[in-house]
Amino acid sequence: MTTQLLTEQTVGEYLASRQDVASLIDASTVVATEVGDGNLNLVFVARDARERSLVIKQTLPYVRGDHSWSVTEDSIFAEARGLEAASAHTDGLSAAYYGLDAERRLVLMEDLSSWRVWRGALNDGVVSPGAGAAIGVLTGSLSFATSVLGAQPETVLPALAGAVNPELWRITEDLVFTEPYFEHPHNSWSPAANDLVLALRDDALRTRLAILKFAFLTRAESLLHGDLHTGSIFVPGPSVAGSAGIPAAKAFDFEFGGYGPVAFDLGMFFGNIVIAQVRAQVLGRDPGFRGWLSGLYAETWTAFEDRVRAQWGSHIDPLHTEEFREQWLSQSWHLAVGYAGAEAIRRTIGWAKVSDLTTLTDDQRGEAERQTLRAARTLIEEAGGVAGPDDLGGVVEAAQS
Ligand code: SR1
Ligand code: MG
Repeated sequence: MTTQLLTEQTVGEYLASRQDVASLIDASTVVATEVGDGNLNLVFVARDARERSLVIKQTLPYVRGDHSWSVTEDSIFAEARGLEAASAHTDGLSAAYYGLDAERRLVLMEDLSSWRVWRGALNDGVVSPGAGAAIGVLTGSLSFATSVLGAQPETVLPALAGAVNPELWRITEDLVFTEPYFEHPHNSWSPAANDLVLALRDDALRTRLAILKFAFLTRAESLLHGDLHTGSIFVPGPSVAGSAGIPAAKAFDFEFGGYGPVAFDLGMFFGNIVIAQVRAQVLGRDPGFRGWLSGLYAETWTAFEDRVRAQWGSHIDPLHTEEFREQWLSQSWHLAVGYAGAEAIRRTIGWAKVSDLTTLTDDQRGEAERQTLRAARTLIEEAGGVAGPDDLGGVVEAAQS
């Protein structure tokens, strides 16, 4: 099915047909701008004459950067599911959800134009206080509320079954876990990193990836964001930073969501902090910024653990002892370390590269790729030995020497 795509000219007319958002925006005065830079969607910011705004996100039937690559338009249902759950359970740590139009394959949500995509802020060396902790609270809240930790299996299992989308999941399976470890047209890298990339085509390492991928496919623990990199997170921009009552971060772009191990979301996030740390080192950013970056693993993980423990009083299953909780947290930590390595490698050499690396000069980029690949490989191979968040930062620092 191919839905009728909106244009900047038709957004106003479309909104006029949506009585449910009439209190949020005056469709008759709307001006729309398409601002999407992701892979699967059009993103329109619609603003009325009174400066009230909202965002419409509509699924494309192909990948924006490669129109010959057809993709399911049903990713919009993952987007809606994730936004709705995050809006309900995370106390404002996502863009607010305004509704789904299943037929037109679009969702309506809060406009966060006055916020800043975290990746851009990190690239500029900006410290965002509390943003790591916000991601820990987000993942801790969402995982508890949508899993059998905090909800009855009669609720969780049908939701899980309804969220299964093999076509969407396959994109993550291939891009994150498989393609970087084989010769594949999606891969590219700097000549300076050649030896390290070719060394990834190794069966022992592939076995480690198989274990991570198997867990991703089989541990349907809780509803995931599914693509929780720093380009899927907003932090307060200059005009809203310091405003009372606003959270330190808000997640968006839930279109790759589904049920999987909570460690996957945490690992995706950590993998992008690894790359941010490498960029900061290569650019010689000031020690304060670099110290804050390497502390993000602990800030995030501690907030995640604290959130899980704080909710334990309302756990569902009498078998879920505190000892079980601690074992699950420990397993999740080590799994997250492996996912961090996999994410850092795919963002360095595979499809969907990141501006942290692509905006460097050739020489800087070659060095950054080498550092990232060394650190990431260690994280995958030695995930079981990375005891805690400080050790993760230490692996990245060791790869820089
Ligand atoms: C075809 S979409 C490729 C990638 O874009 C997003 O950033 C996700 O990470 C996905 O893997
Ligand atoms: Mg995205």
